[in-house]
Amino acid sequence: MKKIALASLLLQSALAFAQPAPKPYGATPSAAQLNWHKLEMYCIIHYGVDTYTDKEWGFGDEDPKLINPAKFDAAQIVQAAKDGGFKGIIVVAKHHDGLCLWPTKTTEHNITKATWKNGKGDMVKEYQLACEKLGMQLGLYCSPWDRNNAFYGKPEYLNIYQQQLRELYSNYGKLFISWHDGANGGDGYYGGANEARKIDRTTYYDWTNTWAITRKMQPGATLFGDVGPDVRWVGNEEGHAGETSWATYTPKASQPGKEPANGEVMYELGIEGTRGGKYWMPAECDVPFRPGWFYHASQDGMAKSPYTLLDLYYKSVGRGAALDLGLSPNRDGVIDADDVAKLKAFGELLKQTFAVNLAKDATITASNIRGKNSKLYGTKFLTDNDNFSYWATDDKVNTPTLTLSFKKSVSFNVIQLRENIKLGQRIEEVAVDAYQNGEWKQVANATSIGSKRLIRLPQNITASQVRLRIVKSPVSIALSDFGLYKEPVHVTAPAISKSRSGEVTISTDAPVSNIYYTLDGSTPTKASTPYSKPFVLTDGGIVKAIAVDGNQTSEAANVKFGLNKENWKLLNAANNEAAQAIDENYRSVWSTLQKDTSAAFKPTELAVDMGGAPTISTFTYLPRQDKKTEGIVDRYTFYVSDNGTDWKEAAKGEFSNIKAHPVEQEIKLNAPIKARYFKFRADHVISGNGVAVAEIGVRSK
Ligand code: FUL
Repeated sequence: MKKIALASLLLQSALAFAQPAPKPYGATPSAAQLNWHKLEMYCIIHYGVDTYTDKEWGFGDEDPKLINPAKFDAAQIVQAAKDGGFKGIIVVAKHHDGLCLWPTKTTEHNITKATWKNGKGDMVKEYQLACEKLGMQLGLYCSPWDRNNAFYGKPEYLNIYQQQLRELYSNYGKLFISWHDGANGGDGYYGGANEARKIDRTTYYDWTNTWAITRKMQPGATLFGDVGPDVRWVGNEEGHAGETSWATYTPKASQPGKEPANGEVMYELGIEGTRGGKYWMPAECDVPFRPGWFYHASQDGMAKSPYTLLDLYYKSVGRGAALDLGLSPNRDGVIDADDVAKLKAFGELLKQTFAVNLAKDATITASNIRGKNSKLYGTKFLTDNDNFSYWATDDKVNTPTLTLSFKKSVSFNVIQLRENIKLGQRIEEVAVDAYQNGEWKQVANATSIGSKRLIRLPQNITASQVRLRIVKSPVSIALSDFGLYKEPVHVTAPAISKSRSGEVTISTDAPVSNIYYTLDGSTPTKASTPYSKPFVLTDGGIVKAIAVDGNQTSEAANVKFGLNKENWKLLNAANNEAAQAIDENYRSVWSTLQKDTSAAFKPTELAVDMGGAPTISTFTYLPRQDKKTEGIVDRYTFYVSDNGTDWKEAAKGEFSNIKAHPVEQEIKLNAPIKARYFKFRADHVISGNGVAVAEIGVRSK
């Protein structure tokens, strides 16, 4: 027996010798990156003083005593992520407000000054223990920008920041990622100075030596940032990579003559990466579960639906990137029940969708197998669930074909392809054909494959044979996976829209038997009001709707509307185009941007006569939605008036994080107030010499 085993071993190694593995192509992943790829999805947790002040970026002057969660439970938070199918969490240990959630020695501004546990607690520790208990990996975020620290902007701060990283790297076990934010410099408290502090983003943090600390103390961790160096920011906070997204990347500086650095890159390149780029630097797609990164009671019930998350999964993980979903523990220190339920439903949906790989039932033939050695490089490796065992072709064979034949036709709507990325990202383009009614028909094509490529077809395909054609590749093929899956049948949530005259329409793409809706914020059921025709919603509010067909019920669509704008008139607008800011059309933009680049920005106002005198409690601002940043307002003042002449300030502040995350901003007024007129003043813009406003609105509740 032993002899036979030895002989076959010798034979196998002789064959392997005769037919060595393909040479790696281009940049390849490190061990830390391979671990990161395996995770696919993780959650970033934002909790801190902002949770209590209702802000997205704290100024740095907040009292740590605000931190007093009655039920803080790291295990509840980590479990919620786990139930959603996420494999790790990143704890925001310090956000831009500077409050450290662990007992650091570097600053007084930390958890020991909190009300929580009489200052004896360590939140980061509790997360670490919960992760260990639940088998989840841990990552940490420590904001370089610190609006509290008196030394920020001065040379002394670098040492403080690096020391904070050292503490985090030495006391909380093995980390899978160290997350470095690019938003830095600007105004803040800075130990009471209350001023703006500018830094040179390319040099201030001495990234080369700062990263060296991570490498030394946490060799298993990846480094995330705008320029990686291990994982790149995708360039948006919407949770998706490009349809084409290469794992390789060569970052470029945004200003000529500068070195690319965090906060100093051409972000727009992150979405696709660089074919043949210098580094293996796949994308991370971060997106908050709710509209904001931190908890805001006004966003209760607004977490993304399971199908929205599934869509983002296809557009991130399915494009070789990772999905980093932002969870926001509430003021009690736990994840809200509605958010928990949605995460769970998403986890179930993923499991159901990917439970059965239909390709396992097929006989798979390849037009070429490396060295004709199917034992080492055959097609059986395509369905064995091992990302690194693979089907390979001979060195000169770059455009082979795989054919899957089924005894009985199969129906699918998802195609999965994976390369053995230890050998680099090789394939450039593929096409998939289905054999239907006696002929081959192309049903899909895709570019960048890499660690995982999911193609979601718009309809189910039923076929007896399926063919994969590698259309373009500079080198031979090393494909580790081929999968065919079918999503469970479901009814899609309806779309809800409102016209300028306040008419609400609820519709579905395909006919359904019924639509039901509510106006009181509750989740609609089959007992709610049936929808038959558009209705008028004068004072705005929340509309929720479900579609029902047979025994299938959709997810609930959920939209919050402001006061009706039908009778609104501009008072003293800078130009007539200002009407575009109150036309209920987010695509039309009121712009005062001028071609003359020497012109400087001046505060710009929009005053509106609302006709009646409603009580208003919040105002909303939707920045331009066309991915450009010129004219996006980041500081405002909001006034109200009874006569259009005497104005009273009702709110003033900054729209934090609006550059990276240009979603609708809802700002609470100092107090609800009855008024006939309002005035929105843009005090500052991110860039450009004028404003670009998609929509301004007001809400009464
Ligand atoms: C951004 C920050 O400015 C946001 O507040 C948030 O923390 C997000 C994950 O990263 O750059």
